[in-house]
Amino acid sequence: MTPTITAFERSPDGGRGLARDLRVRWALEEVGQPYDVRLVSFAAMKQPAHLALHPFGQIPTYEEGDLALFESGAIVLYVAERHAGLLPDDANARVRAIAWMFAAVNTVEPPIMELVIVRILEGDKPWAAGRLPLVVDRIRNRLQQLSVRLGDADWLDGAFSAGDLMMVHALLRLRPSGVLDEFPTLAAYVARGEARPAYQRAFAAQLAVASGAA
Ligand SMILES: N[C@@H](CCC(=O)N[C@@H](CS)C(=O)NCC(=O)O)C(=O)O
Repeated sequence: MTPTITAFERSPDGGRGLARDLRVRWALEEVGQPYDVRLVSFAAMKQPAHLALHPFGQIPTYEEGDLALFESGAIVLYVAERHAGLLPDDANARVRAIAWMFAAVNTVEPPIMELVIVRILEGDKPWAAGRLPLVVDRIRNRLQQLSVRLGDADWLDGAFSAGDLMMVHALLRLRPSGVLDEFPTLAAYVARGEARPAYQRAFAAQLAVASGAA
């Protein structure tokens, strides 16, 4: 059965691939699972029909038969568990890859999202200028730790996994700030992720929506 995911009808990032449907598209492309996309407006995301799928009125969602899922990490994990290619066979290595998925959304992504909040949503507030360097320092701290762990490896724990997929996408949001480039090993790690054919296909698909070609 072909799953259906939701994505922004008009992504605020204009097609830079930062919206979280990109992770789901990427995972589906990595495992070779075709999918349909239902585009939703901001208004529709807050309506009962979408809230029944996603209690917080956001994208992405994933529907397959009578299964409806929300949370990009949960969706990617579901895809990774159902198909070969995104999680190792070895039980310990598998749970370590899952731990990296949690690290991406729970440890690395939160300070990155704080930067978005302080720059964009709170940019005009009196505390924004004072808070900005604190937030950037927290990000630098995390990236330093992550880059030490990555070392000169290509991926976080052996072969490319769903953990890398989630981590690369979380880090991508940092690129415009210049902070990612302060950590050349992480910048190269993200570039390796973006170079994967599955990423390229996922990126092109969401860009086609933004540019009106889809
Ligand atoms: N933790 C959620 C976050 C979902 C999320 O923040 N989605 C954004 C797009 S990337 C969204 O729908 N924003 C619109 C809104 O919150 O109204 C996930 O990983 O799926």
